[in-house]
Amino acid sequence: MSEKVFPKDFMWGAATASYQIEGSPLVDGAGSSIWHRFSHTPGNTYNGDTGDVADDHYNKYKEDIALMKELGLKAYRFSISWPRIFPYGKGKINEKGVDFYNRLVDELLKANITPFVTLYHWDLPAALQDLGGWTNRDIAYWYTDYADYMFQRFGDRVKNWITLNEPWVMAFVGHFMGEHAPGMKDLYASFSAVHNQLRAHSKTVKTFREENIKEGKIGITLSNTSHDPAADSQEDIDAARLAHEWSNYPLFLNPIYKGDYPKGIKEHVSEFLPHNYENDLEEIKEKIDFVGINYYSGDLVKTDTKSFLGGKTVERGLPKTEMGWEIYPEGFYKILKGVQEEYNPKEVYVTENGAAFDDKVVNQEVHDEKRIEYLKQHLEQALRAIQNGVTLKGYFAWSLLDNFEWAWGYSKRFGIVYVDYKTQKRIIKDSGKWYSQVIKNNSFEF
Ligand code: LGS
Repeated sequence: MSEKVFPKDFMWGAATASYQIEGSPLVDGAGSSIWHRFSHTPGNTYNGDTGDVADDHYNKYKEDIALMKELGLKAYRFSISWPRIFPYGKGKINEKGVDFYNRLVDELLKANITPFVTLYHWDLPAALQDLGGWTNRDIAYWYTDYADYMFQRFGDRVKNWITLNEPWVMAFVGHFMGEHAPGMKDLYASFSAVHNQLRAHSKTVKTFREENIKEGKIGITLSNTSHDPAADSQEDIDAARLAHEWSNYPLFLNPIYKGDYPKGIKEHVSEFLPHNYENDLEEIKEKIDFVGINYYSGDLVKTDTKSFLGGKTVERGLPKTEMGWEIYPEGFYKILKGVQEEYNPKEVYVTENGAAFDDKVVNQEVHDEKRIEYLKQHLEQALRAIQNGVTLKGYFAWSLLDNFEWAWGYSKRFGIVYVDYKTQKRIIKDSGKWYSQVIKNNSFEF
């Protein structure tokens, strides 16, 4: 056992997303989102679950901020629901939607908690989907107008901004696998969603600079799975590298930092990239202030010529979470170290890390030892990354609260705080109590 001590001023936080926790999706003039439509369409989510009530955070935000304060969080990452602000995605503004986030931000600041705002965590206004959503090139303008309005309304108090959450998941799970909204299965649409998200992102970063927000910083949050070769053969190494370039930070950071898609993508799947995509690359190469890394799991890759991108997953017998995802803390280190080596971002934040387990309430307590173990193992790797030159400035646990886990509905719990969906009662899990000590001491024993 030794004490794992984090740098002074390390930003300890927890994260959530609007559609997953807020509930009340259509109240006070809000417009419908693609997740509202998707979850209300039979067959799309576990048990037909929807975000209609979720954690009722829309009404309980004060209580939830009191919980954050009790936990000692220094920062809170949440997302703004675009259709609460622009019910039709553009044009008419819904002042009551702005009011909600004004109240939320003010309450956070009163509690001394730094807000990190994600502008887009998958709940696209449904009206924009009717115009083609992320496959329509105009979305870069619709999104930038929305984002700019948010900078104008909240920029006096919110200094840390994240343009997009996990654009890979939006593009491929939503447009190719059909498991997320908008539920499409079209690989060409996926790549156009990738490209248009990059265009929307960079136009927004440019606008952010023009707004000149005092001490403002802006970045993007990317999903990552550690893809490692099954054998030391060139074929497996290539397959793992390609999986990495496609589904991890390179797909987005290569254009942002180096002005082009990764080599492997261009070599193997260029036919899917939108026509004349090259013309946009100059504009996409726009400097950002930090990279947000989400990490949960690893994946051992073997060559497989029959599959898309030539790789398949092989079992390696590691323990798994309730999602069936491998627990592979070493991969967390590899991703953090990799992003620094490949793109050298000024700052890195872990914007999500956490795990689902089968939590049980016993006498008003939740003894989630497995989650504590998961967090310890991953924080140990985060510290190792810092000690090896990664400019990691903060860590956000996913999630503050149990919530609507997309296609899995309410069947999977990621919170460090338990939510009883019948009564909306919150119980701080043992992992929450443990995390709160980590924050207080800026260290933990392991
Ligand atoms: O709730 C979501 C969490 C849960 O796990 C959150 O809204 C998303 O931003 C994020 O995608 N989340 C998440 N991702 C883990 C994906 C791991 C996939 C590993 C597959 C291995 C076979």
